[in-house]
Amino acid sequence: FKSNGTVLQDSNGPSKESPLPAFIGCMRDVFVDWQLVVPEEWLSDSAVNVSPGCSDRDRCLDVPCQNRGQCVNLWQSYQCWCPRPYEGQDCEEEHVTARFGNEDSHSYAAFTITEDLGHDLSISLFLRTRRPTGLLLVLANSSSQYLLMWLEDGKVMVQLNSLETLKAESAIDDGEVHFVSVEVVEDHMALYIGGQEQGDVEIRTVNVQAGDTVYVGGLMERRTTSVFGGYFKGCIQDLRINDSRLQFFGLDSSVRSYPLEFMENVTAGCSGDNTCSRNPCLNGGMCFSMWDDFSCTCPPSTAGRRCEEVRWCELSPCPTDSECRMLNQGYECYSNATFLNDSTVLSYRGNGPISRNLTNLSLNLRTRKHNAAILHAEKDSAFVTLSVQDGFLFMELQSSTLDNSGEEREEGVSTVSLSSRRSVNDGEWHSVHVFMAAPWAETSQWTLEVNLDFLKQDVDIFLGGLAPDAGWSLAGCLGTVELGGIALTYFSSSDVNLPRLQEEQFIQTSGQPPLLGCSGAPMCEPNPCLNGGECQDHFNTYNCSCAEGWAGRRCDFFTNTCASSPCVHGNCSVNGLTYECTCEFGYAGVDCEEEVDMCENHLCAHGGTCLHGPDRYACLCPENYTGPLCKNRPKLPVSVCGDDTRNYTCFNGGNCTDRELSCDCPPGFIGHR
Ligand SMILES: *[C@@H]1O[C@H](CO)[C@@H](O)[C@H](O)[C@H]1NC(C)=O
Ligand SMILES: *[C@@H]1O[C@H](CO)[C@@H](O)[C@H](O)[C@H]1NC(C)=O
Ligand SMILES: *[C@@H]1O[C@H](CO)[C@@H](O)[C@H](O)[C@H]1NC(C)=O
Ligand SMILES: *[C@@H]1O[C@H](CO)[C@@H](O)[C@H](O)[C@H]1NC(C)=O
Ligand SMILES: *[C@@H]1O[C@H](CO)[C@@H](O)[C@H](O)[C@H]1NC(C)=O
Ligand SMILES: *[C@@H]1O[C@H](CO)[C@@H](O)[C@H](O)[C@H]1NC(C)=O
Ligand SMILES: *[C@@H]1O[C@H](CO)[C@@H](O)[C@H](O)[C@H]1NC(C)=O
Ligand SMILES: *[C@@H]1O[C@H](CO)[C@@H](O)[C@H](O)[C@H]1NC(C)=O
Ligand SMILES: *[C@@H]1O[C@H](CO)[C@@H](O)[C@H](O)[C@H]1NC(C)=O
Ligand SMILES: *[C@@H]1O[C@H](CO)[C@@H](O)[C@H](O)[C@H]1NC(C)=O
Ligand SMILES: *[C@@H]1O[C@H](CO)[C@@H](O)[C@H](O)[C@H]1NC(C)=O
Ligand SMILES: CC(=O)N[C@H]1CO[C@H](CO)[C@@H](O)[C@@H]1O
Repeated sequence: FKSNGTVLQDSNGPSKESPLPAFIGCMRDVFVDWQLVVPEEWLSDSAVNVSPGCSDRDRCLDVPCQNRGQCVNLWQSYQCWCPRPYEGQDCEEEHVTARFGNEDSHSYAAFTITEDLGHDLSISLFLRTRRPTGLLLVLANSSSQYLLMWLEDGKVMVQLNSLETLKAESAIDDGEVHFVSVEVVEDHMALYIGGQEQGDVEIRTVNVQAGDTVYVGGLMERRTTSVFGGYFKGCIQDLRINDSRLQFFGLDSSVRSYPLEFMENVTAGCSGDNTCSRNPCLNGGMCFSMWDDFSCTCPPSTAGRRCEEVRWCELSPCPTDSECRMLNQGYECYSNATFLNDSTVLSYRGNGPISRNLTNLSLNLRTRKHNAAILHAEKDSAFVTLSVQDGFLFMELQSSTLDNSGEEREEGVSTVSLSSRRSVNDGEWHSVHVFMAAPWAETSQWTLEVNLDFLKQDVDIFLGGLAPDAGWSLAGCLGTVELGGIALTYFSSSDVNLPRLQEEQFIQTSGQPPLLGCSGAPMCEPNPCLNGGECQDHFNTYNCSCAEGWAGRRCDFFTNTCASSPCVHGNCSVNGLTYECTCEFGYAGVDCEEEVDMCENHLCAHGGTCLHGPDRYACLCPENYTGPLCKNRPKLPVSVCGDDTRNYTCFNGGNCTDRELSCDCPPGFIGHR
């Protein structure tokens, strides 16, 4: 408004050059030079966007901002602060997502920077991918590619000037959308994923100038691109360098943006590949499409991301009583086998494509033999023998050596042997593992080729003996022998229900099909125990439980001479190798077998008469004698006389006479008493 004809201020608000925005609000009682400026007066002619009153309705109450936009009340209007990737007055617009590498095509785009940014810049974008590698973005001028962003192991990497490098801590190749930003300020560069700092590095300066190019998703040259993990596959949305948009589609000229120079195989939107169209699920698995990925619902007995693993053992390919084990490829059937004698020596040969190094041997063994060969093979000067010698496990290996000490590599022969510390022929199971390391190679100039590689091909490997009918045969049991982890199986291909898939095999070439399981020879048929002894089979040996009185390994040694109760009428007691009887009364003889006349030599005294009783005799005593043998006289009365102080006793019917203190003795007795 005017005073003295001077325009104080542009009626539209602040001048165009002024950085201050126009005043928004209400004023009243405005005095100029103590004079009230009457609003009506200037409202009428020169006022723009000014109205009487003070209406302050909060426009944000209408919730005009979409997509989580933050509303700022400006009284007369409102402003939306839009979260990325939304833009527009009401945040209603979303940046169009750019899809790279659709159906594995090679895609890339390039933009030109149109202003000098100098030493500081920020790059930010939304990223979605499932591929762990790929080139994301390159800033280049005519002489160098000075800033590179790519994915490695699913993690974002940034490199400046081919020197300072940052790697994100967490991987983002999970098919989710991630917000990635790089800040270069002064002499530092920092990398953020979802607002979380991933690292910070000190840098030399960078200079972003107008005319520099931004490549997105890859470079035109395939080779340079492949150095950084190849073309990017995934989606990029709302890419910005500082505040300038790098728009692939739906170019919006109302926002600051850098022009798109070219674009190849980039499509709008972010639909994933039709991953199921290539039938990725094997073995009848059902495919479900996910964004740029698939998942397989596997039929029973299969597993793995693509149902590529068959759980072979669930398909019961092995004969009953054998154990199925999964291998890297396929399965194998494990079993114990019984070796009886020379006729059960088996021979095996490698099937040709055995490529692994054979450096170990393992088996389970059960035997009672003192001397027997378990495994034997020989070829030219090389041989290996695993045996039981005097009850101890013994291994002998002879193979060629190379002398590396001189100029010439001379071939020689070296023999290694080793023996177990304890005996193994106790009829129990023993686990045997033989490992062959080659420590010689490191510690000496001699290289001993101590290994079993000569067994791979064209050599017979004998199990259970040195060779058929060569003696030293094993009597006992062996579990499935493994040579370098490859089983020497007891089952031919016709014994198993499914084909074997493993390339490396040892195949039985001769020998009868072995006796499966582990059973000893029949030790108790016929019963080796004598004299009623009971036989117990203890695997190729037996124990006899002897009847009483018998001992010895086969109960052939008699120990209890009383065991047969030889004393007919008497008690028996062992006496050395024979016995003695204590006869009951009335019996006699060595075995108390004779009945004797009881009254013969009877002991009735004083003419007592012997009377025969049921088990003893009795004496009929004559008068005046008693007792079993009539040795006693009958007790005759005793008489006592006198008083308390003087007693006198007469025995055998004698009468004492009080006055004289003497006895009148009956006939046959004399003496004072
Ligand atoms: C686009 O993708 C296809 C399929 O991968 C490819 O053959 C073609 O070369 C790509 N175009 C360009 C310009 O790289
Ligand atoms: C670009 O962004 C950086 C980091 O946010 C900032 O320091 C710099 O001032 C910006 N440059 C321009 C030209 O806006
Ligand atoms: C290219 O960029 C690098 C790094 O910012 C800078 O050192 C170099 O001078 C630039 N070259 C040209 C020709 O602009
Ligand atoms: C071999 O015998 C041992 C001992 O009886 C047993 O534990 C093992 O399961 C048997 N192995 C097979 C494959 O039957
Ligand atoms: C080996 O044992 C089997 C089974 O017990 C028997 O039939 C065969 O006669 C034996 N052979 C020899 C050579 O002892
Ligand atoms: C087998 O051993 C030789 C050396 O003796 C080694 O060079 C080679 O890599 C080994 N092969 C395998 C499959 O381990
Ligand atoms: C035996 O050798 C094979 C092949 O070299 C290896 O895969 C396996 O792990 C070895 N077994 C043991 C018990 O060391
Ligand atoms: C066989 O009997 C002997 C003597 O009674 C005993 O020492 C041995 O342990 C028994 N053997 C077995 C295998 O039971
Ligand atoms: C025989 O032994 C029994 C029991 O020990 C004993 O009672 C009896 O008197 C003995 N007989 C003879 C004749 O020794
Ligand atoms: C004499 O005999 C009577 C009856 O037997 C007895 O009580 C008394 O103590 C005896 N006197 C002496 C001195 O033994
Ligand atoms: C002892 O006295 C009794 C009874 O008085 C008499 O019968 C008996 O004959 C007398 N004995 C002697 C030896 O005198
Ligand atoms: C047979 C015999 O000697 N009998 C005598 C038993 O004792 C009485 C009394 O002392 C004698 O009178 C018997 O003569």
